[in-house]
Amino acid sequence: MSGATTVHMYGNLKLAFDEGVALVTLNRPKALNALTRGLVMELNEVLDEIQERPSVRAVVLTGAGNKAFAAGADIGEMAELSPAAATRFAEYGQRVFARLESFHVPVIAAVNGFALGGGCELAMACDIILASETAVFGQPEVRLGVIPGFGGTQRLTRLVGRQRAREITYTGRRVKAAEAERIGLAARVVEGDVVDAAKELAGKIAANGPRAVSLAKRAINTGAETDLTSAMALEAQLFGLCFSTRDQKEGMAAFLEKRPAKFEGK
Ligand code: DAK
Repeated sequence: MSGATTVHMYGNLKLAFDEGVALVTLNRPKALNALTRGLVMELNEVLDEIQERPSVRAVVLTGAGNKAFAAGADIGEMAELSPAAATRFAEYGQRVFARLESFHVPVIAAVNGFALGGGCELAMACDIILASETAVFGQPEVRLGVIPGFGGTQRLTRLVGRQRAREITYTGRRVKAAEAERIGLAARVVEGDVVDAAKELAGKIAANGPRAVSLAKRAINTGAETDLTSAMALEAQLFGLCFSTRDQKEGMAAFLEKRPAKFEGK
């Protein structure tokens, strides 16, 4: 990516726009980007801000500093929660993570160090996880006497299967980058700067028909939660929907005219 970058600072997050890509950086490096309630609320606000910009075609999410994506929910803040407050916190976090998961454009997690507990859950709510060679994943909550509360028991199981999810969750052990790639927790381990790799990937996605990418995301995510027959019916519906878009007309015309497509996202 090149061109001007606009940066917006939040209390716990940084948001930058560069051409069709929004870069969201969790920005509490001294606390290894641990997730406070305030940070999660700001993440929700950042999604509002991104949604207001139709030019954004993909999002990259990463952590500030070179040690962590996010080392989990903030243990200091969480320690004093009552059962009712813990449930509310979990429900709120789950809503924001679900919003990220179904966001209208793909979200790439660039995991540049520890992604533990809520940090691992946040990465798993993204479309694609790229891991640096130093990335370390894990759901260590049982070591603190709690269970994953932001979808970890469910998303990890769907990504790596029940047996592996059980073993990782019951032991709370760490999963290094190479293993994460092998078991399907990360899409790929990246040599060098993982944020650069994520931006490059985001750029490739951004060059495609935005409506088609968005509908493909919906088909994959919704289909993964239903039986094959219903999922195939949904795919057929969404395939048909593509033919009501200008992007489909432009994409196919560009192919036939042997020129690059100019997609509008309409
Ligand atoms: N919370 C708060 N501060 C944290 C933190 C965290 N999760 N992780 C690290 N920090 C802070 C450390 O306290 C330290 O602060 P200072 O002492 O400098 O003030 C600073 O970050 C640097 O950390 P270390 O000094 O510990 O650094 P090391 O390199 O030695 O170790 C580490 C890095 C990542 C291995 C270690 O910090 C660590 O084990 N951190 C905790 C990892 C962890 O257990 N994460 C899971 C948290 S539990 C729920 C919703 C969500 C969840 C559960 C329930 N509901 C609402 C019900 C999710 C829970 C979790 O995520």
